[in-house]
Amino acid sequence: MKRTQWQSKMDGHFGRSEEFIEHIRFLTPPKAGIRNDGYLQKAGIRNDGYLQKAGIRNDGYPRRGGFRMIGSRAFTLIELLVVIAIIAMLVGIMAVGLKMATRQAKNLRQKTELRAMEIGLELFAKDFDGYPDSKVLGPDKGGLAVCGAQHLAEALLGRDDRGFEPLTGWYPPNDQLYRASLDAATLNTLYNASDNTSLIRRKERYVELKHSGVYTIAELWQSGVAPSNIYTSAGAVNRLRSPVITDTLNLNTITLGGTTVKVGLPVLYFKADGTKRFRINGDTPPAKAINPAPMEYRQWIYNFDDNLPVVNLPVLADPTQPDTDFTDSADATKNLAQVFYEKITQTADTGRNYYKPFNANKFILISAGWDGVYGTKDDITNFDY
Ligand SMILES: [Ca+2]
Repeated sequence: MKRTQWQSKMDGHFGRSEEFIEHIRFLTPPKAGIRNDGYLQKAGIRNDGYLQKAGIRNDGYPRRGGFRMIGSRAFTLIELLVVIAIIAMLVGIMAVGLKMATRQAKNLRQKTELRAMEIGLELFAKDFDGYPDSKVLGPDKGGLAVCGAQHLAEALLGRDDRGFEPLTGWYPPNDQLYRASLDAATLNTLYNASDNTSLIRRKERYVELKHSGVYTIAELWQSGVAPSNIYTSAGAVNRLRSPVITDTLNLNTITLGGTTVKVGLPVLYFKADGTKRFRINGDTPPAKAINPAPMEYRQWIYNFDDNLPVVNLPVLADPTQPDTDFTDSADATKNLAQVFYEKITQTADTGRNYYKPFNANKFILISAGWDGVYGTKDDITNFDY
């Protein structure tokens, strides 16, 4: 082979050029991984020259089972915990908001139901020249009390919850079915479901309640509680119903005919007596009455006694619990009547010593609210909106 002049020169430095080339090949032997352009392709180097990590495809997206790396590092445990804590907090805030919204919606439903009762009472007043009475009937004549809450249901719905009802002012001891020995001729024709003649006075309800329950006292307070002076429609007199309208919160559970039913507490009804005084104790000078006695408050527009038989009933949810209706947890010296009159009095008028109750020429309705206790802040009423 003819050697070139250049090869001849190189021979002078490294020996024969063929030997030099062999020497270079020895130092960098050809491997799999030599790219077409002659550059070295090393494991972990992508074709575009960036680092190829385990789990990362050449296009940068994560392989199945792997994670795409953001920047050059992953989240730390602390960062993940912070994110989880923030999410948990947001969920908590949303849950509280939802609970409040649910509660407000249920309060509104109860108020709507009270409004329906108000309209029903106005219709009743038109037909009977006045609102139904709310005063307790019974004990003073030797019978069991029928009180304001029962008068309300009787007037608006009838004793059968179908509207059929004779004149309001029903008085159990004078009912022939309650005391069969009484001379029928001397009595009003009172309600008897089997006697159509007793249905002549009214043939439908004054109100169509959508959410309120209608039960007798015996149906509500059935767990071994025997009220001493309220007409319960239990036992021998169970044909003569004297129901009450309950609130729509339905926070209590009873068993009726083997079925578990959620029920509310009776809605209290007080009729204003326009012939009587505001809540004052003496006219000159007018003074706030402290712990009024019955003989005192019976002279006022609203009579606390009107629903006392219901107020005195044990706690429906748990009869072993102390009954705290119309008690002031912050001031144990106040009697029940005092708390009641403070609740129904327009406090804006106290500066004028003018203790005028709400709805002084109509009536008031009180439902016990979320705590199941009458006379507390959460009560839902037809006044003090
Ligand atoms: Ca309450």
